[in-house]
Amino acid sequence: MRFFSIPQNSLLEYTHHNSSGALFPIEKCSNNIPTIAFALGQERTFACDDLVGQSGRAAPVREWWQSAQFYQIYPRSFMDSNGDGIGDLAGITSRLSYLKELGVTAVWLSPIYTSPMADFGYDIADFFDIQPEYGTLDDFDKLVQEANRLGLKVILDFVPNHSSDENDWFKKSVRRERGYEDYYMWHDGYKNEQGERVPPNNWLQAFRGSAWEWNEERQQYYLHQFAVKQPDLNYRNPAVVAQMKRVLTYWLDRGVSGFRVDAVPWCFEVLPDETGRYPDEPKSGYTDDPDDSSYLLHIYTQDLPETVDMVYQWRKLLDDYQRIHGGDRRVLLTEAWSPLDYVMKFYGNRTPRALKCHSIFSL
Ligand SMILES: [Ca+2]
Ligand SMILES: [Ca+2]
Repeated sequence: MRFFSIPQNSLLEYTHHNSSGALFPIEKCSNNIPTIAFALGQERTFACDDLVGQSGRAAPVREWWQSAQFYQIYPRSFMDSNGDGIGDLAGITSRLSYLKELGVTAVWLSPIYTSPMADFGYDIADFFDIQPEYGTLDDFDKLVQEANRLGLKVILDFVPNHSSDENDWFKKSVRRERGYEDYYMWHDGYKNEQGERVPPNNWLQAFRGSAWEWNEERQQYYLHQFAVKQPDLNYRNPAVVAQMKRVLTYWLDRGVSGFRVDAVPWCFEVLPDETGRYPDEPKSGYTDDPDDSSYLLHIYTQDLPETVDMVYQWRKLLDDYQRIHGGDRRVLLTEAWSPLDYVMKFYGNRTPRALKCHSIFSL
């Protein structure tokens, strides 16, 4: 995928190559405010003020990301440097000059972190290390060094909603180790009239079936809004919030220029009631298949206001980092399959808390 993000005085242009190479058209605004056109055949256009400056007026000087060409790399298939048939970081490094020649400004790497690869690397076992078949931290540092030499920026995928169940955090949480007891969303579940154990409620995962999985060792259910091997981190726990900020800072320290944030709308779930019960989600009426995610309206598990606040905090972290360490603005690109009124909150508005996320996309 490539996209261009080219705001002019009153215009943001957004194009996208899908898997067949089709380039989606650029939407132009008609009312003097920046406009985004989304891709994948579900072109959606909406107005967005304050993308480039204060008071709803365009800033006179463009920042780098406003005229950048981003190039996504899926490390596994991009370039193999050692002949084992698997793409790797050294392979990417060897092709950076080619990307530079193409006119690319920044490369966005799909997840490179240690992972059992249950979900193409979006199940992270160690947020602070590299998947061995892709290389080492030293290889990563060399990649950033070479990118810098060429004037290219490196963007990483940031996957905040969940980890792998093979992450040490999860293993410690299963064992109720001190400090990790509430790192994930645990619940006893209930007994039905037949005395059988049943999940806490009707929530469904994004793939198929219940979002709750029984853990024999801990004797509780854990929530996984995605696959069974992707337990949701508990964002109600300040230690988790702090830990994920450490992840961002760690990679900023290694020289990345920002993050593409995965699956943002799922970060927070609604709070349980005073008895500890999480509410059932209502039926959508879209399908009769009770295991299909679209069977329910996800009013308690997606698009919560707390999630927007979390993204605001990450944006602030990146801005603070730039203030302290200098350099160009670090970008935050968020993935959100959400209603437009919710998506707009990520961009911010003319309020002091305007977020100014640099781009939102659904792929
Ligand atoms: Ca290789
Ligand atoms: Ca979540």
